[in-house]
Amino acid sequence: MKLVVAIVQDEDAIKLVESLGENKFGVTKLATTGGFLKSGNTTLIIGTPKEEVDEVIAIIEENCKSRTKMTTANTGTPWPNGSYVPYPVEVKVGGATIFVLDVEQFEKI
Ligand code: 2BA
Repeated sequence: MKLVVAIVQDEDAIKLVESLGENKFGVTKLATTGGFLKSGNTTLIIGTPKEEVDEVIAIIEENCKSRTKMTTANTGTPWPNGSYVPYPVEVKVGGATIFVLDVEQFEKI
């Protein structure tokens, strides 16, 4: 048994959850926040037999695309009054960040 933890963009999450459900995968959806952009993303946890992990990853790949998002950074040197000027920075956010973990024990009670 494995636990697939997939961090995806909110825009892709609904379609992905539907698609996983249609393929009979159990999934839990968590509302999360990316540490860098500090904006919402979605984390899905999917418990699945080891042999089906590749299928889960293929479904994630089909439903998630990478996008460019804008964020702001501050100029390295402060203005004479001590303030920093924010300027827009383009960041490419991946289709999904996926971790596959071993499950020591699985019970449904
Ligand atoms: P965020 O932390 O909001 O990061 C969004 C995107 O910003 C990242 O896309 C990456 O392209 C960029 N980024 C992140 N940290 C950066 C830094 N220190 N300097 C410059 N650019 C940076 P992804 O790599 O596709 O990650 C998408 C989301 O997946 C992340 O949102 C975070 O929530 C999660 N994530 C990524 N790597 C992770 C990891 N090793 N552990 C846990 N969560 C991770």
